Amino acid sequence: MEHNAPWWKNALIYQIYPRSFQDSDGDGVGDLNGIVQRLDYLADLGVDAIWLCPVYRSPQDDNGYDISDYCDIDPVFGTLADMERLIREAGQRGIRIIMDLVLNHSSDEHPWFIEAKKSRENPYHGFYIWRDGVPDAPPNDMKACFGGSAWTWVPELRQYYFHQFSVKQPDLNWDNSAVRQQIYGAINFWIKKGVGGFRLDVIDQIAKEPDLKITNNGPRLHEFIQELSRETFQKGDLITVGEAWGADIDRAKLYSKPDGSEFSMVFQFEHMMLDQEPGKEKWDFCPLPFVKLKKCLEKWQKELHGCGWNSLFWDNHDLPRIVSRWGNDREYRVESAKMLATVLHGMEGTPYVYQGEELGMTNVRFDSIEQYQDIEIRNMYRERLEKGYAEKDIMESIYAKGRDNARTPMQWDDTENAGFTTGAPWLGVNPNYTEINARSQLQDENSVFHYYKKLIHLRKENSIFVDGDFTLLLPEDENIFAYVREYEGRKLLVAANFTDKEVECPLLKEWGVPADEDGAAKSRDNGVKLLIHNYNNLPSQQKLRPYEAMIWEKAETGTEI
Ligand code: TEU
Repeated sequence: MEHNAPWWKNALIYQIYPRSFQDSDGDGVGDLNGIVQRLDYLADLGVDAIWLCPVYRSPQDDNGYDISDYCDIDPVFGTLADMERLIREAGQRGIRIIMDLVLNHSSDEHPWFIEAKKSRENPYHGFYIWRDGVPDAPPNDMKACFGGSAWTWVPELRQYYFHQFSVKQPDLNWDNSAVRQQIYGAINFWIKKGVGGFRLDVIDQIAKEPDLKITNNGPRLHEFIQELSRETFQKGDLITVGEAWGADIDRAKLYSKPDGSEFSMVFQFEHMMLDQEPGKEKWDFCPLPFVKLKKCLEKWQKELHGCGWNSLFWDNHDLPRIVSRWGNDREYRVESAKMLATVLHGMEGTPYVYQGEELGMTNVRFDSIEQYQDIEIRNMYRERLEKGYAEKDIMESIYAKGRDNARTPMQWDDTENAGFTTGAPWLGVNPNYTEINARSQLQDENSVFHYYKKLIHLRKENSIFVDGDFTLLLPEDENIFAYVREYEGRKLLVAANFTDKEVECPLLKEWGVPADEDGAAKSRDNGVKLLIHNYNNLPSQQKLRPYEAMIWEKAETGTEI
């Protein structure tokens, strides 16, 4: 890097879903020692930090997003000593560990909640949100994210407690300063252990006001976050990313203010919600409005430039696989996986790669609901059956949007269970592992893996990806996603075909891209240089082939390239 931007602006973050990454002890669930075994693979890819989904002690009702001890590791993943070893071993390879903090709610098996339920006078009672009442008449009609009412009746107390997620995830009461102090203690425990940062789960929901039916962006939200940051993160050179489904541009500017008073950056989801029917549930999907996608990304690129910082992602453990969603996971799987990576990594922000994305892993279609494990999927299936939806339609929704699409085990090789476990995997392996796996891609220089590796290195070598401003080209074009990044006389063109057809691309001629295979020499004459390309030869007649994507650099006239 030629300038003094914080390290994380130029970093590549790799997200690990520990249950599904690598099992080391044959119990069918991935674990910390399994991750250690794969650190060299991650170092080879160019990973600077790992975002580790929750590994704290937990009943695993929501796969660890229900924590019963914030300062211990769940036995299914290993021990505290294993965690220390992971931090150390990763550190030796220049990789930091980012932990996932679930601070909006705890598990109902957390000692705080067990105490809280004992009596209204118990000191921990006020750690949660209670309302008096009578059975079968919850305080209001708020719904929990995983189905049913957001209020659950506790007969012994004759009170309801509030939960935005499952009944086993009671919401913590952030208005209570004792709760906040306990949380800061836990975070500082991990900072002392040497973790490199934190991802903050549903952080925009901590300041809820259930009586006003406010879930995210509550009135005290930024006050809470600023105190949290002061008491914990600001003590070290940490990377922090807030998950905020409800963030608009103005909120995102607050979250990621360059003065570091809140977080380093934010996960916002506007671009990931575009194939959802407005006002409906995620299961009622609609085709991707491509022009809207471009304009949405453009808005975030422009508005945060110079005054905030975004994260760049297509995939995570809650989302279906991007190559199945907006690419083509059949005949153009390789091309479209590379194309999607190109347009994402060409933008301003810190890129995230979710495990298996670098292999172009796809969605899965299990035959029966019994093969699915996710609490959200299972609850939705039951609710929709009761409402009279056809089973076939429910399964189609799961195939398109279910979270288990992203949670099938990592595909390491073509041996049994894809090399993930020697036991019975907790969730089935995608049957396409014999074709899509890390071992075969490492040996193939045209693989999706090698393309990601190249792209990751390209970003690191060219600070224009961090600093350059962004101009969307051909904004109304229904097929092509193209933009320019520009910084101090340097210019990059990113051009991609989002379809499975060959399409005209006038930009190539404008940029002096040679229209034949003998292009290298001519490129030099025209002052352009090809930085990365997902096909092995140049396009003829200024057309982009199916899912073709490329990044060109153009220098000021007279500058040597
Ligand atoms: O997700 C936040 C969240 O709102 C999701 O439940 C989201 O609405 C859903 O996945 C969309 O289908 C975070 C975690 O990433 C998720 O895994 C947890 O289940 C959730 O919080 C509760 O902690």
